[in-house]
Amino acid sequence: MALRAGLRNKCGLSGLLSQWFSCSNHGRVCVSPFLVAQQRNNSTSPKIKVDFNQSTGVALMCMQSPPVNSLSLDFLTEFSIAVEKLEMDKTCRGLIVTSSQPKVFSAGLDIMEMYRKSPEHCGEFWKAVQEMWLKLYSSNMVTIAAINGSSPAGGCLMSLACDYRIMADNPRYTIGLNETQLGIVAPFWFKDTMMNTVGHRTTEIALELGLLYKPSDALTVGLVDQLVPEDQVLTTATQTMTKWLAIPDHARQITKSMMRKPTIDKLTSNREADIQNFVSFITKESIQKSLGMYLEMLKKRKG
Ligand code: CO8
Repeated sequence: MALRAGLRNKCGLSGLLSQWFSCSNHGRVCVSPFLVAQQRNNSTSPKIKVDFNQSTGVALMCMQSPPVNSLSLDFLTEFSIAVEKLEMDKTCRGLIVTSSQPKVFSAGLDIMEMYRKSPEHCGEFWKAVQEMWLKLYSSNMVTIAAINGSSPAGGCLMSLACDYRIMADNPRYTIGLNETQLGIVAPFWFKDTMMNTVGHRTTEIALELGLLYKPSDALTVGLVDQLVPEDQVLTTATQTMTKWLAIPDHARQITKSMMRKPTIDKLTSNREADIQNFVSFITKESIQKSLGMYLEMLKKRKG
């Protein structure tokens, strides 16, 4: 019982996770809290925990990769497999994505996967980033990002790929595509995903300046849809999910596809070229230096 309470607190989800855990006799992908706690202590512990509540048809995906849920190759692979498994189960109609890390939803792409790595590794990594976005952006499920912490760059992309974003109203958190601050350029499909959400002009300013928005500013520009007190992020996501699931699936899915297909097609028809672009860009010495300086800055800021 104490363990279960501990896990709840880890997610900051005040009581709600108990409902998810209570599904363990019915759901396909439910994981015992004991198992999760054990696995967290070894290096092969899952970076994603999925609890599927068969009675509601909603899966809760909790990112649990300390310290900041950075999107490493392993993380991305696990993420995409998890989404695909849920997608294939037609009884799963909704997916809520959240974080078990305090203060952070996701720190975005794992910079170490792009720093001083071989072109082959960078290519494989980028393919996994594309896959994560494609799976989420094109999902037939209703997808809600329960953003309970900062969400820069790839973390913001992940949130933008969902249907609806609910963020904790804590001015210490930020969200945005801050790539230019690292000396790198947000790829066209990052840009398109943001533009589809907040419009051309806001995206232009945000991307050029690499803006990270406080929650209230993110709400103003439409980068997130709703702000709630931190301890209500998941309950609000669950309530919102119920509203979305009241709409007939086929009508909602066709509408979603109509809105998103052109953006998805643009990447799927240019996937290999996009990988080549990324590899040749990221392996440039000047870009590697920028990444190295940014990593140093992160460490110094910590000190
Ligand atoms: N990748 C790898 N390591 C990271 C990352 C990251 N993205 N973010 C943080 N870390 C590390 C830190 O270096 C630190 O390591 P250590 O403990 O060894 O010193 C550890 O995680 C904890 O970090 P903090 O102490 O900074 O944790 P805080 O809780 O204080 O802050 C933040 C959390 C706000 C998330 C903060 O860590 C942060 O701002 N991180 C950087 C976020 C960022 O800028 N991400 C951009 C990644 S690039 C991307 O996603 C898109 C790239 C597109 C490429 C296109 C090219 C063509």
